Parts: sequence; structure tokens; C-alpha cells
Amino acid sequence: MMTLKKQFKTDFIIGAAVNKDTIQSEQGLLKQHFNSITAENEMKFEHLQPRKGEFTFDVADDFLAFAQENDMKMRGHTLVWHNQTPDWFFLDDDGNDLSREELLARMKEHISTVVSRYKGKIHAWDVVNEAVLDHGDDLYRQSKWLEIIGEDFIDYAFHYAHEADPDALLFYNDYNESDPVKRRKIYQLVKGLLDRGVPIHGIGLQSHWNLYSPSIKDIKQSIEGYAELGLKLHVTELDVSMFSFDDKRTDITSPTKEMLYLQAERYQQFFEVFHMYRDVIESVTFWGVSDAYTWLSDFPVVGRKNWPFLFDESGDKKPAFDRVIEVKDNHM
Ligand code: HAH
Repeated sequence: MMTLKKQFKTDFIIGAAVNKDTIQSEQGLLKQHFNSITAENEMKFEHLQPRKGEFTFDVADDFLAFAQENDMKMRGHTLVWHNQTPDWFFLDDDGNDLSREELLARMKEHISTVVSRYKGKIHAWDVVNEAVLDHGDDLYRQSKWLEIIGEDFIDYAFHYAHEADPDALLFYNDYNESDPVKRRKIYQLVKGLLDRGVPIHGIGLQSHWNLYSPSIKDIKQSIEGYAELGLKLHVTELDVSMFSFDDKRTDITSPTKEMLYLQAERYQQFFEVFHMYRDVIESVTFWGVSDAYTWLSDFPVVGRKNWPFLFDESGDKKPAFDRVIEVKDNHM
């Protein structure tokens, strides 16, 4: 039987984001088609350290055990982010902002504790997630990290992670990675890190795409641009929404034939590109497994169902699955 991981074995690893439910409910598909997992939420700050100094690793440990039992790699997501990080983290006991030195010390404690626990087991970490501003001239997104520490919070995060596991691959991860304006900013950020000798090994391209955008041209240009930096690229959060980002319709309750066809075509084009750049792309991870569950059913329109994957709500292969498999057949 044709499986994703077998078909692309010589190109890249094939991953899926999992959560506490899907790691059970999607077990079959996970074992058949995927050789890598990422915790969708369970290794984010608020899950690993909900209260000061109180680390909760049980769910993350279970995910890692699942990966190891099934010969899968695991990506770590994510250490430093403006979202899903509790407020207390930036405050002292009196409720005032920490000083730069204090926040750096806390950041170091969190990163060292987490990364050394999984040393040698998690092969790649999204060390910093989404630090670049989408629009406008500024390079950096406003965040408590930036406000209190300054721009070099990113440098420090990578240094601390590298100290904790010198063999782990360290990534900067972001979305709208193919947008011509944001792509240049991400490039500039990462180039700066490299020039300063910061230990970074790759760029994570989230790849939350849809039926209409980004264009194949923009995707190719961004991959080529990033590749110039000599780093590895991981597609970290791939999904293909049936709606363009500004489409706020809520009256569509199942995917139309037209949508499924367009989606299949898009998926084929995407995997053509991934295959073409297989020397730099080392990993392709979907941000879920089947259409039974996707974060897109609550984003950007709350409660609107979406169908962004290769497997439908029953776990059956969609037209897009066959087109993706075909990509590799055509090149063998
Ligand atoms: C991602 N943000 C996060 O990296 C991931 O941790 C989360 O589970 C889902 C998506 C993507 C994102 C976006 O595409 C647009 C606006 C904000 C965030």
C-alpha cells in the first residue's frame, strides 16, 4: 500500500501535529503514513510551566514515548513565543515587569529545563516562533520579550537552547513565510543571527496556505531566498484551507466537489515544489492528521468547519492524497 512516508522516504520526513485526542483517534493513520510528530499545544509554555517553577511534562512525555515506540522523530514546538505564555512569566511577585536580567534568567531556566529533559530525543526545536511583524517597516513584532529584553532576546534563546542540547537542530519558525515583504524580514532577521554567530540551523516555514494563496511563484522564491542562507528548511505546519483568509462565509457545511478538486491541484503543486527543493527541505509536517480535527475550524472564523488535509473526516483518502502520491511516481 502506498503511504506518504514510504513514498517520500528519500526526500523528507513526513510529520503531523498531534494533541491528546488525535494521538489516540488518529493512531492508525499516524502509524501508517507519518514518521514524525509535533505537539500541537502540549509543549508550549503555558502547558510545560503553567505556574512559576512548576513544570508539567506528563503529556509531552507520553507523546515522545509514542514517537519512540513507532520509530518516529519528534519536533519541539515551541520555546519562546508571544502567545500561550502566561502573564506571570513577565512579572515579579509585586506584579511589576521583570528587569531585562531577570527575564533573561527566567527564559534560560525554562529553555534549559525543557531542552535538557529531551536532549538527544527531540531532534529539532522551534526555538523562537513568530517574532517578525507582518506589515509595516518594523522588523520585530511587539511583545513582552521585545519590550523587556530588547531585540537580542532571540539571540539569547538560541544560545540557551544550544547549551542545553548541542546536537539539537534549532529553528526560527514563522507564518506568511512566502509573502514577499515578510520573507525579506525573516531573511534579514536570520542573516543577522548568522552574522553574529548565533547557533541557528534552520528556518521553519509554517505554510498555513489556502486554495488561492500564496502563489507557487512566491513559494519558490521564498524557498530559494531562504536556501541562500545555507540553512535547512522544515515545512512545519502545513494545511490548505478551503477559504481565502478574508472569506468570512459560514454557510458552507461540507466541502464542495470544486473545493476538493482545487485543493488536490494545489497539494500536487506544493509537493512538486517540495520535491524540487528536497535537498534543502528536510521535513514536511502537516498541522494535523485528518479533517476530523483542525485548528482552522476555529480560526480565523470561530466555529466554521474547514477541511485542510489529505484525509477526510472519516480518515479516508481525499483526491488530494492521490495527487500528492503521484508527484513522486512522476519522478521515479
Ligand atoms: C500557528 N500560528 C502557531 O505556530 C501554532 O502553534 C498554532 O497551533 C497554530 C498556528 C499561525 C498564525 C497564523 O497563521 C495567522 C495569525 C496568527 C498565527
